[in-house]
Amino acid sequence: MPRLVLIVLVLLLAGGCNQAALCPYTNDGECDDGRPGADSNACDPGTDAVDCADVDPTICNFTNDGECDDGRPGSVSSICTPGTDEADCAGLPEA
Ligand SMILES: [Ca+2]
Ligand SMILES: [Ca+2]
Repeated sequence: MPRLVLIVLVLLLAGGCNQAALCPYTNDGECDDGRPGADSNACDPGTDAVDCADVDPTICNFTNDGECDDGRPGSVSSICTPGTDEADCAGLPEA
């Protein structure tokens, strides 16, 4: 009997996970969560953030690398959109 209870518990836990929020197309180099500039809308919004960083100007791929990359005065590069690398640009004037 305890074994049956365990099986039922496992099935309940597995079924309770929110599978819909997972994107099966992450890290394939194409943005698939339907945001502006995305290659497809196969996934729920926000679930393919890694691939979508290249097409979404609100995401900076170079945060927390110790160099300010959002183009403000004193920044090392302007590869990111102004205001998207706040962690590294702290202490520098606003763009
Ligand atoms: Ca993708
Ligand atoms: Ca940075």
